Amino acid sequence: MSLLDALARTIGSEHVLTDADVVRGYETDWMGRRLGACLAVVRPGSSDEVAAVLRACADARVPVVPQGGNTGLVGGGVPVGGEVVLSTRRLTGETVVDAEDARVTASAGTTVAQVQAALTPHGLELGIDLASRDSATIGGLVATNAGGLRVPRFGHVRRQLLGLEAVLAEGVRVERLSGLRKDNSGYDLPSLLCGSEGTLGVVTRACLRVWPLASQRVTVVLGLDDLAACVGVVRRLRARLPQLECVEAVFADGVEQAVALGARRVLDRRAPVELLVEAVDRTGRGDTLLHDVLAALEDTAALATAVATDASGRQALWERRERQPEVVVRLGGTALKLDTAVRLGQLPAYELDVRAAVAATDPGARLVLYGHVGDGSLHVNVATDPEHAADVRDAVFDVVRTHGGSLSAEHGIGRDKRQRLDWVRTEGEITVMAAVKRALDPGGILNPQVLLPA
Ligand code: S2G
Ligand code: ZN
Repeated sequence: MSLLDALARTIGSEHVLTDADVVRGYETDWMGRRLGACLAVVRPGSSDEVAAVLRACADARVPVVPQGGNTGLVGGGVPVGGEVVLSTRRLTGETVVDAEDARVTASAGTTVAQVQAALTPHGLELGIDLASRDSATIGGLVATNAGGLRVPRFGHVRRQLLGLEAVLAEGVRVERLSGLRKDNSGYDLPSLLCGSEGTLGVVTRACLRVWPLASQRVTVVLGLDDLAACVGVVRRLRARLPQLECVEAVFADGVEQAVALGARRVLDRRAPVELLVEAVDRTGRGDTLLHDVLAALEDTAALATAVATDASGRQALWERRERQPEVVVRLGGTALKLDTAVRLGQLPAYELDVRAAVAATDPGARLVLYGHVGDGSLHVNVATDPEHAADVRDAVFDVVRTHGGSLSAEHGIGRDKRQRLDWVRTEGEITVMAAVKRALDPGGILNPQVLLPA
């Protein structure tokens, strides 16, 4: 019996997709890149079916590419040729909200927005929010250890993960969904699988911490002279404002590009950098939040400031930041999205080194810098051309390496950065990662060309 027949017998032929037009969407990533054709797309409806699919593929020695919402940006969720794409979108079992223990358990194929909708009636909220919330799935969030906009307060997904259920390469199921706050019984398998980018197992359910809904939000945009001034504000806010949740920077050229796309200006004068700060009260006693934010920002050398507490006012403050991901794509040519991080204090020197390295490598490149400076991370997006793209990427990664930074603040390594992993991880670390990979996926069928160097 062929693999496709075995898969059809396992999950139903209607969930084994081979039509070229149908599978093309699964083969094409968020950036519109298509790296190759898959053998088929399969859509199991339960963790038992996931296990059966993996056993069949392991027996047939056919690689598997697990895929959630397909919002990845590093080529980790799409095929390159001949794989079975295992879509988790049908894994949409019950979302269980446990208000007393402040946790939610959801199936892998449930989107971030759907989980949030289940939490809101309980007065609860996820500590993760990101632009792709309507498409990104819980399974993908865990598999990539996603970051997003609220990392300064709540951290990455891994810091909010209380447990998970996953199926490993040969159909072995791992389940730690007790959601216990304290459980020191052996290796922490959820933490190991979180961020493994589909190379160690397929996440089928996850249990995440949740937080009280915001009762008051205060958003401020500061016009500042440079990134050093932004770092000064971040330091001050970290020390004085425990309700701080978001700190995002957009540089002047990115502001102008966003305004050209329709975003509103909010400052009465242009500034080299706009720093957006958002503080959130979740106690219900937020009547002093505006005062606390303004007190924490007093005598900040801002060139201009805009403040909002109402939803529409805050939306206007966010618009220039929210449009940044599309700016580099609209500049045309080859769009590089390099998602980097360095220690907070190194950001100003890092920015100058990145600008110099890109200009030296491709004088015609357009650089769009923005992002989560509250976490020391900057999105280094570059519009370049095909012949310069690899050199520009390596020039930026070399600056990251020089600053002891990370090639992936939040998007993962995927295919795009696997051959540069040893620029930022030691030989010993990579040796141990490879040993774990061999132990959990001895047949090497799970995303074989992702994360680990060839
Ligand atoms: C952000 C979104 C992905 C992108 O805006 O924070 O992580 O397109 C990014 O860069
Ligand atoms: Zn980001």
